[in-house]
Amino acid sequence: MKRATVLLVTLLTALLLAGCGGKAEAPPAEKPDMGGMEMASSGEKSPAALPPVTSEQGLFVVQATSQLDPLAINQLHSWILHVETPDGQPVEGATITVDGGMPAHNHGLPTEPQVTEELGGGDYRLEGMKFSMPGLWELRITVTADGKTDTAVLELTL
Ligand SMILES: [Cu+2]
Repeated sequence: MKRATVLLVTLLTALLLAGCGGKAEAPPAEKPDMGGMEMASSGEKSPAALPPVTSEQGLFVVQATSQLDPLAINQLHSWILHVETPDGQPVEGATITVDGGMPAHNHGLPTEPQVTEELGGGDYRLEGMKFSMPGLWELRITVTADGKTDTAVLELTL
């Protein structure tokens, strides 16, 4: 009986240790995500918050954040656009138009997105965004403020 008990305890201990080992190995599971982020520039899906882009003439810096996260095809959704000057001053009272498409396929956006609301602090709500297929998309965001117009070209991959 005693031997059997010792054996049982040994077995249980081994099981517990194995359990702990399993838990200890759980955190490295995040490694593939980090790898994915590193490969973001080589065709991986873009994050919902795109990196800031300076407009072609250097007048504005535009940062676009999808309210649909993660990005997905065939879903109507809105974005928040943040516009500031290169020295970090929010651009308010701007008129913004957006078009875009897939450069590799020579087609435009399936919808006509509109800026519907200025939220303050250089933020604007862009409604009616939709992507109809996976691949590389280009967004051309044209900003007019204080009589000056410039276009920022953003790229994203779905
Ligand atoms: Cu296409």
